[in-house]
Amino acid sequence: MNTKLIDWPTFIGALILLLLVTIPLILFPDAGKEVVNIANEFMTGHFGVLYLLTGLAAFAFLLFVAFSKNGQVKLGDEEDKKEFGTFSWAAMLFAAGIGSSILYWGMIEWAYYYQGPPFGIEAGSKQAIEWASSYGIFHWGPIAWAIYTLPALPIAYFYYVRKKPVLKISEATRPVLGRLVDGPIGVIVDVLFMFGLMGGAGTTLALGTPMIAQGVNDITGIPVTLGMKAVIMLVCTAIFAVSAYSGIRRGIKILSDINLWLAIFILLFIFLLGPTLFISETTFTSVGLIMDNFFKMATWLEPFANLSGFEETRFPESWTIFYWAWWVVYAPFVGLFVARISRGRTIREMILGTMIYGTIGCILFFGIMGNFGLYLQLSGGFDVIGFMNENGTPAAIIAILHQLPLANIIVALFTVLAIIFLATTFDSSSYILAAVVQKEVQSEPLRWNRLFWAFTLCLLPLVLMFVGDLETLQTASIVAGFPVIFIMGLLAWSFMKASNSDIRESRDYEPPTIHINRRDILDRIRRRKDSKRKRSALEAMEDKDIDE
Ligand code: NM2
Repeated sequence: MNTKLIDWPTFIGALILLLLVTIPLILFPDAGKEVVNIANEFMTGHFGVLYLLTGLAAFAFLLFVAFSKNGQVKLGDEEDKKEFGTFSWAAMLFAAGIGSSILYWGMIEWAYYYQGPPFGIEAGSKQAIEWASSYGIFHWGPIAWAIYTLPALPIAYFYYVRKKPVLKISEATRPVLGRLVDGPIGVIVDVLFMFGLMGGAGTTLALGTPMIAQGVNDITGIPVTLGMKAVIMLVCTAIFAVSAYSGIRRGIKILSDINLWLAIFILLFIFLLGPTLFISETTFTSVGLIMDNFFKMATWLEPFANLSGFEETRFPESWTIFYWAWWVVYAPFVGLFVARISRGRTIREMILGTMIYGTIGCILFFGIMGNFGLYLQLSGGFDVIGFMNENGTPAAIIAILHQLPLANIIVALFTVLAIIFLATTFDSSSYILAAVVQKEVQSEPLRWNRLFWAFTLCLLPLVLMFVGDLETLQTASIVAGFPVIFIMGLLAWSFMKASNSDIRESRDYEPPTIHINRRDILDRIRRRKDSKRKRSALEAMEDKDIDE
């Protein structure tokens, strides 16, 4: 086992932080749950503005960069072609950044808004229905994708323009932090990033496992118990550990391809065999509603609720703030990945491509899956909400699928898709975690290191599931995301600093002018001719001497 390449301070720092948080939760589950809830309330209650501002600022910043001089810079050399065609580029970035949660929330998020709408609207009313089909798309829309793209800017810039491969997030903050990156501050930045990503993965696993368990129960009849969920977690871990172990070119790529085609198949199936017209019209209308209310949705925090006696909905805390935190914790990881696949594109193409294709992908999932459920509810075909309130969310998701033709096959495919979606997020997460704790990466991070992080990502949630419940873990992103917000600020600043100084330098650089003086040149030619003539005269004389 090669341990020389490991950056031990970062490796151990991340592990200690993780254990410091999880061991008390394991030893004192009830008190731990209480503390987590208090921490969440505190963060979302006091720093809601900060989370929402981060989203809006990332969005504005990226648009600014895309249309400024900095956006025209090409990632790579002048003659470099795009390394990946646009379709596979978009598919890969989607597979990396989106996991099984899109299946969970895409199917059912509307039902929560239907019952607990925003802006003080009455539950179940016509307006509540309109928001129900729109808010999910907003939470997975352009602001969310802007958060994802921001870290890709400095990373890609250093990678392709300054030709310094960046494997650590701390390295991408060097223009601002300077030599501090080489000391404890650099380690802290990387450890906080790793901790954030593990929090995000915790949220993903805590949502995905019960849904997959429900699917397995539906197919096999095995009752959903703690043990069964544990087996599912272990099987998923085994899949993504094998995938991470076999590396980017084989495991990760094969799973991503299967993922893409299976997702397209299921979406098409629901769209064509479900209420096609309702889905198209509702999705289209929702996009309009979001465009009309974009800034209202992006800034809504219900500040008057407690003072004026209006009932507090806690909608912003439970949804928008939670979501932005969740996207933030995954963002540096997605940035490393997006940067890696963007050679040959301009920064503008990378920004607009990620934001546009990412948003379109999410619109398709939410529009098709969510509006299918909404249609069942409104048409009276199936009382999704009644069923959900009685049997829980994962059961409601599977029950919605049962309303389709060939339901058993679709539920089976959906469950397989959820497993693969989970695996494709986790294999690349463990891959990146392994890369960050190495001093140097020779083509790929060490195998044992990749496996170590694959199991770490799963084992602690597994233990937490036994002692407490997965709900505590569902909100792990909120606390873990707080420090990452500041890292995001550093990353944006670093990019601007580096790229502006390069642009300034190239503007100030005047190519040295060569003054061509005709007389000098003529002189030089004459001198050369003279010396030639002298040389041949000398040679002629020498020849003569020899003859004589
Ligand atoms: N995001 C996109 O669980 C997952 O699907 C991973 C979740 C941040 C909401 C990403």
